[in-house]
Amino acid sequence: MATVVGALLGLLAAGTVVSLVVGHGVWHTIPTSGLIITAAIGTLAGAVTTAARLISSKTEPCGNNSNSRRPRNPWLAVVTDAKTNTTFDVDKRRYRFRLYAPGPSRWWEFALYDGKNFLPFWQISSDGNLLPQPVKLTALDEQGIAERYDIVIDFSRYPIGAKLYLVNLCEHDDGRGPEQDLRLGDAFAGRSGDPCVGKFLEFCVVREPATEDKSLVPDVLIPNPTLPKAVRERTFLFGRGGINTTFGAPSSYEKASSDWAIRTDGGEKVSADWGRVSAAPRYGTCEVWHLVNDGGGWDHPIHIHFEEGQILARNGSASRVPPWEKGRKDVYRLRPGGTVTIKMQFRDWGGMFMEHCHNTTHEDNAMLLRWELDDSGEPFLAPLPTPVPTPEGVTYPYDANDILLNAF
Ligand SMILES: [Cu+2]
Repeated sequence: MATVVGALLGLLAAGTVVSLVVGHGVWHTIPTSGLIITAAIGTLAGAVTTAARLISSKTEPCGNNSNSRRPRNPWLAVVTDAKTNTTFDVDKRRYRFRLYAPGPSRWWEFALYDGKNFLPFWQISSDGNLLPQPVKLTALDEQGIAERYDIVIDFSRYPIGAKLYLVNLCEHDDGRGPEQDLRLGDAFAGRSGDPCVGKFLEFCVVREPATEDKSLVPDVLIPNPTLPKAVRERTFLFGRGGINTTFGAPSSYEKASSDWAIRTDGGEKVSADWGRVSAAPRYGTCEVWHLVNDGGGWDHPIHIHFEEGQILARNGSASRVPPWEKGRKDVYRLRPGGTVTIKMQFRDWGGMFMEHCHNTTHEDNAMLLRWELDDSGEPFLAPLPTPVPTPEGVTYPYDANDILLNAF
């Protein structure tokens, strides 16, 4: 957490507007634009001994880019510490970096390169947790909005004077999603109409470490917990065009229909109302949720608040789940036309939670729902009254009719 908070401070210092939602064990940030990279020197098993910060942000289009394809080149540059083509001096030792894609509508794919060869590193975490095992890679998977990847680069492999580069391979034409992932040589040379493709951060290996590097990347990190048998399955479909069944309610989306919507268990495809309870699992139980992309060529990184899941299958197949998605996660890229099946246990934190697309323009155009955990055996308000902020203060309207019939 310390490194993420550090990144936020750095980002604020750089003048970027940041809003915060406190998540489970991580700080969940939604800056107006940017890619945050934090770097920490330390061991996986021990305390962080030194921290450095890199803030990489870029200019993105403002406003509603949720619907139409936008003109080419909406992104201007990748900036690290308020500079382009930033250089970061490193010791000959291992470093751990956290890569976080805050959005609002941009995917990334990072590779490590020296101008001639792909270079190896380890991915050790995804979202809020260490993976069961580290995964040795030379390029990461595409990284969707709000996903967090931690990587370890071992600079002791390279001589003093060596230069290494982080390169983005993922090309966008617009906010719809990745257009393509370029070959490394083309991306490195900047052969793309997207100026955010290419090398954006140069590491220079400049010295021996002041103290011996005793850090490790263990073969086993944190095994996943064994979850109990699921008591229920639910299906959430993410797609275009919602009807608004609560138009005019203070907690409702402000239009009679919406560009984006979620359908729960075969019901109506409705736009957001954070006063509506769409799912209410029983406290302590385990459920299987199917997150389904309704198509149209869009990708949707779905964020489920406050509870972590294990991916059981992609498109119905366990073998399609790559090693770097086998840890506990809270953001799930559906991929165009894809389905992600997850299993979650509802352990704690009774109350109201959100589930939404983290392409923030989709979220802001009604691709969001509320789920509820309020059956712990203790006295509970069921459901919790919906807080509705106004300039005069917060009110708590309650309408029992705003609970979907199959929520409980
Ligand atoms: Cu989306």
